[in-house]
Amino acid sequence: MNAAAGFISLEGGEGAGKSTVLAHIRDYLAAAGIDALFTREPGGTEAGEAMRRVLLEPAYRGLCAESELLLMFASRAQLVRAVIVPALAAGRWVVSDRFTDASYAYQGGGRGQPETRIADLERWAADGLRPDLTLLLDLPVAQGLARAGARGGQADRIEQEQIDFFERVRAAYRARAAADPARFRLIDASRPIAEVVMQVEQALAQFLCARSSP
Ligand code: Z5A
Repeated sequence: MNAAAGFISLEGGEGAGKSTVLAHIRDYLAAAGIDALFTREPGGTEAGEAMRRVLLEPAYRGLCAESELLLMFASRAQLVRAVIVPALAAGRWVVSDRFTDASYAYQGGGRGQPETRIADLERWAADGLRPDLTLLLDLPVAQGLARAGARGGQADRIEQEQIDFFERVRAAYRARAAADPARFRLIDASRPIAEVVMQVEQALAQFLCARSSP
């Protein structure tokens, strides 16, 4: 595969199936001869993983929206400079489990942080870096919450939010996808996993094809 290295992000609300789909993306890219670097947000660096623990710790339920937004971008600033940009510069593909669209959806849509503030942070903290392809796993909130609930385990600080929060997150994600159809592929994640994987593979095939054409 001689396609120029690309940056792919995977997004979605609660119980959308990102973890399940990521394993298939890994296999698909490997079969295409692409040795991609996989990372995640918040986290992906030693310092970023420490910030993730703070962000998701249920005991910090009093964390204000501004602190939450800044911590998301502090983690991102580190990841961009220490991991993503060096990898892309070395010609390596990068796949990130969430990126800045999650801040527009959760901190913007969910918490009501102004879009202009997030855009400013995106410019300087994330160095304006955007994925080339964003796969958005979309499904009704109630269905996603039911899946996440059935998975069990303790809900983290953000997972403990109410349904209207997740409805705003979903609406913000969908609005971003509608505003940038060249970058986003909307995946119907309400379908059985085999169908979801098929949609993802089709999107990857189109992307790789476009990337390798002269
Ligand atoms: N966050 C933020 O607020 N702002 C930001 O800028 C960033 C992140 C970057 C952690 O993210 C939190 O950070 C997240 C957003 C916030 N908060 N919340 N809520 P995360 O991505 O690490 O955590 P997560 O969203 O909770 O993802 P997850 O735990 O990895 O869930 P998932 O990957 O979407 O789901 P899953 O584990 O693959 O699937 C859930 C269950 O459903 C599981 O039992 C599967 O077997 C099942 N499943 C999956 N697909 C299907 C289908 N198609 N049919 C039936 N069952 C299915």
